Amino acid sequence: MTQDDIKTLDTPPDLGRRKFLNTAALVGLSGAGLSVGLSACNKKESAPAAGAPSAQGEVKGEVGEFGKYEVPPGQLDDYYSFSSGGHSGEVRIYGIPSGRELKRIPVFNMDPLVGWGITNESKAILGTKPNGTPKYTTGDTHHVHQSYTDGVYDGKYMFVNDKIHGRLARIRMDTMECDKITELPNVQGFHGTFTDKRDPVDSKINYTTRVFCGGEFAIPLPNDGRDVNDPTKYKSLFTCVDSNTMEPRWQVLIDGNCDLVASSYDGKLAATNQYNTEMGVHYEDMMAAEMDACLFFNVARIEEAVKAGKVTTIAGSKVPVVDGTRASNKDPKTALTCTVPIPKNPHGVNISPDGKYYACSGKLSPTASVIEHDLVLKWFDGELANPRDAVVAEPEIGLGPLHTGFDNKGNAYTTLFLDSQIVKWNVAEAIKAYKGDKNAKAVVDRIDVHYQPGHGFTSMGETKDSDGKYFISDNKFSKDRFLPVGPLHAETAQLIDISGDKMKLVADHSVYSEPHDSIIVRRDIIKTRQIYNMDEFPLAVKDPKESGVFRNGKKVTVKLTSQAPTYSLREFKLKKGDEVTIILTNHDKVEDLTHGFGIPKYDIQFIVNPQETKSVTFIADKPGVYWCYCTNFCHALHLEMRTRMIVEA
Ligand code: RUQ
Ligand code: CUA
Ligand code: CA
Repeated sequence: MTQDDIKTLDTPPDLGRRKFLNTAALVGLSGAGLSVGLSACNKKESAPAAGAPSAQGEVKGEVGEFGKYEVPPGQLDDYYSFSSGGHSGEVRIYGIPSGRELKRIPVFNMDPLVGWGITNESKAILGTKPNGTPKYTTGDTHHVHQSYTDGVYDGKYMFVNDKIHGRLARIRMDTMECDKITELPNVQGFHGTFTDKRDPVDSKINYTTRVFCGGEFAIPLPNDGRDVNDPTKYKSLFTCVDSNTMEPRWQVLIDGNCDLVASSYDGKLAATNQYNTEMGVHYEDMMAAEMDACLFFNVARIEEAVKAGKVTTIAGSKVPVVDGTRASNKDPKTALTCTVPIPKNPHGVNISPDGKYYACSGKLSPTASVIEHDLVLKWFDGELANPRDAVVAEPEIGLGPLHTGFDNKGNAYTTLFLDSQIVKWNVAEAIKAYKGDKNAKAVVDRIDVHYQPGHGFTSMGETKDSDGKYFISDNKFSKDRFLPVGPLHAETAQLIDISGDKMKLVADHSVYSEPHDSIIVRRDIIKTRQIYNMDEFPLAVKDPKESGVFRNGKKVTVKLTSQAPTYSLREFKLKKGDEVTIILTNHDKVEDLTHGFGIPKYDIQFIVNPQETKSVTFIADKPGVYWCYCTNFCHALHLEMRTRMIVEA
């Protein structure tokens, strides 16, 4: 059919009466028009009546009972939940209590939606191989914690570990994007991490300056082929990273392993639970001993030792390493580390919001050990002979205890992997019982979860502002809780109301595999930007008139801008073999008015948000016509938003 054939076709009667929108009218829809449309979306709509019949005409369950935990259409959640994504390598954001997934932040993974691992800017953060591709494309995120000012989240940064390649990433909270990644030297299996909650040394800087990182897998140091068959020589490192520069500041050589990490509220101690004090290389060896440990690090002494130059370095790294091994730290007065014995293969160490107690659970013991912060400090002062005496309670709470969250009333909530329960226990009662008070009763309540919980955490529970409202149980199996979706099921994050005496299960949220740990943060703490600032991008094409193809031999720079529904260049010409860098600045200023840029067959795809600039570099090795098109629905003429890349043979 030709254009002439189309013209001679009968026009359908009602279409004939309709006026076609002209280009000017459609272009007008993008800026002001769309912004009006968007702000209209913010208006609160009234909630549908609880208990309304479903489409089938029947009421499913007792909807009314759970109505107060529902977030009606158009209304906002009270909390954010920031969650790791396990072997997806990303971080996710949910609204709580609704459980709505709001965003996925690519960190250690590749993500064509935003172009993570594809754009030059993201590759610079990820690090590249000599051929320009990302150094690693997989990640394994486990633990997410935010920066603190004086014991409460300050909304500036979030930190997340990569267990598989031993990296720490920082995420800016205003854009919720990763801005730095650091690979820890000589660390394999970087598992637990925690930000310092207070920084007495650098009080000029108004946010946390230390991030503690626990190395889980002991390896020969350096791991260059030496001592591979002599496990007695394997060691682990506990690393402190500066949160401003994201450079490792110091490392502590230790026996055994690190697992989870906790930081104190006064900045004096960091802790890690150790399940492999046996230093076994096979799992049965790791379970041989009845007692393992919780290892405490004396931060001030470590930093003094580093200052005094009492350090070594490991080949391939300049990071100062101090000796925290047990043999070298027997004298409390000079010790850098303190080993508190804890029953069999503990997992998880968490500090109570009052800063007084650490709960460390014996995974293969039905107990949680309560360690008093001040007593560990006393040991370092030479005033407590036996570090085990820092344990002030050890209630029996159930089988397979893992992680503990706290409310604001002195209660602890521990996940029981084997019992598939959450157990609520009172710290003060546990201490009384340990002292011999027969009337004291530590365990207050239990609730079944579905099924096999890993991490559990309370709203604001990792801060002084713990509010005792919600607990989330991140469960490892969901089996029959959701529609089956093949052999791999969704995971369940179960929401529990902990505001009353009895815990109450109020929602099952499905989550994509596999969240490990999360934090629940009050929404007023988080202040995000609405649009980007063009001046922050050195490459920004600030005026559409600067657009064009700029050639320097075989190196070609293509500069263009986007403004709905057009790119500033209708086409651009390249020659086969050119090394091309495309720089795209989005000139739209309306919140959320994002454009994409996809180049077929060249495997390039990314987005530019309002006032943002991104770039990609590639070799124009395939001659022909390539329609670069907008991948992000932005306008009524979104499909027409294209530019032609012509590669001449
Ligand atoms: S671990 S289920 Cu990676 Cu946080 Cu304990
Ligand atoms: Cu721009 Cu779709
Ligand atoms: Ca063990």
